[in-house]
Amino acid sequence: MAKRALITGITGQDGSYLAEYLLSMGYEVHGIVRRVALEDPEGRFARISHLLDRLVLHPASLESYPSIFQVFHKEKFDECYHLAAQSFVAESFSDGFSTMNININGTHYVLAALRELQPECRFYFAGSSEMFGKVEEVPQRESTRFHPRSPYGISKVAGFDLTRNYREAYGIFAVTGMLFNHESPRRGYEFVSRKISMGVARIKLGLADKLLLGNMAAKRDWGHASDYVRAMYLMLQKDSPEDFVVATGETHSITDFCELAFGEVGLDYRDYVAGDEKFFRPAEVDLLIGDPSLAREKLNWEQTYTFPQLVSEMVRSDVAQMSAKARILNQVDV
Ligand code: NDP
Ligand code: GDR
Repeated sequence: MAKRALITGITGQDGSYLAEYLLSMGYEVHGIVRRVALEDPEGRFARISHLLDRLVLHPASLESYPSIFQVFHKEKFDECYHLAAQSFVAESFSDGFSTMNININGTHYVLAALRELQPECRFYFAGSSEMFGKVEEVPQRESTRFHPRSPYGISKVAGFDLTRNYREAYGIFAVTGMLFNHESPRRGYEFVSRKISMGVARIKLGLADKLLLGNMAAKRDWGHASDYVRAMYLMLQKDSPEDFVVATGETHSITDFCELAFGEVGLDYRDYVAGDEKFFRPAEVDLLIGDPSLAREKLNWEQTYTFPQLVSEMVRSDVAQMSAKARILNQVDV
């Protein structure tokens, strides 16, 4: 019998790559999608549109315990990957309350329903390098103390604690992946990597003449999302539950990202990038660099993308996407 997995956050970047990966491994893949006021399937399901006929989608929201309970009541799962969250750090400063509500209570709802109805289902929680925040050790590893710097980071520490507590108190196979930044052509447009790759494409095609950014000195450990979802899967295949850092072990500044991204289309970022105060955060995470030794040793996990390959793929994809749009607009004009 095929294994059955439930993915919360299946419409997001990671959810889409994980769904693809699990389908390729022969899984029956289910996902949770929330009801929105105005349906726009083409926009909302853009990342999973090529998979829709192979997925089972359930309406549910992290804001409603009964809706989550219903999903676990209706179907039995072998594995649950809890990826859904308000995932944009900057937004968590604007509205910390809804970030906390979705990320902490939402995680608690999923764990509580799982414990009540399917305690044998394995559970993955999408933890984050933002839990390390104002880092207390370089590089950051599984034993590094947390020092979150945003409501988002705090919510992820709470999710980590909830997950560990359900493991220790109720014997559930529940683990947290402490994943460092991972990007792809499917990244949301608000995150800096996609903002830069899309900005480069627009500038190259003559649709914009500058790109406004915030703190360019911040450093991140950036990998590719398709590599990172494999680590999630591997964590749930182990004999016993354990938390892991997943990272590349390299760090680069936002300036480095810009230099490579503009260079990909033969431009110099210094001619186009300008600063804008509004993109600075009240408290910044200055430096992130993870130590993936444990994941390499115990999960046999390796990344396949280098940093330049990641940047290049994102820029080429956005240039192609924007060129196609521009061609359609030109045809309409004619
Ligand atoms: P995205 O922002 O791309 O996706 C978030 C997903 O959560 C979307 O499917 C969204 O659905 C869903 N969601 C948000 N709110 C709700 C809600 N109230 N009810 C149901 N679903 C909801 O995130 P990523 O794919 O990048 O990240 C996946 C997870 O990993 C997140 O938890 C994130 O915090 C964490 N993470 C991500 C990292 C990264 O670098 N990408 C690094 C470390 C951790 P909708 O389409 O309806 O908005
Ligand atoms: P991050 O990602 O906060 O690390 O969280 P983001 O891409 O938003 O920011 C990375 C760094 O870039 C700086 N920055 C800007 N950021 C944005 N978004 N827009 C700008 O214009 C800009 N200019 C500079 C930021 O200040 C920051 O230092 C991501 C999310 O996916 C989280 O969900 C996840 O947990 C962490 O990665 C690991």
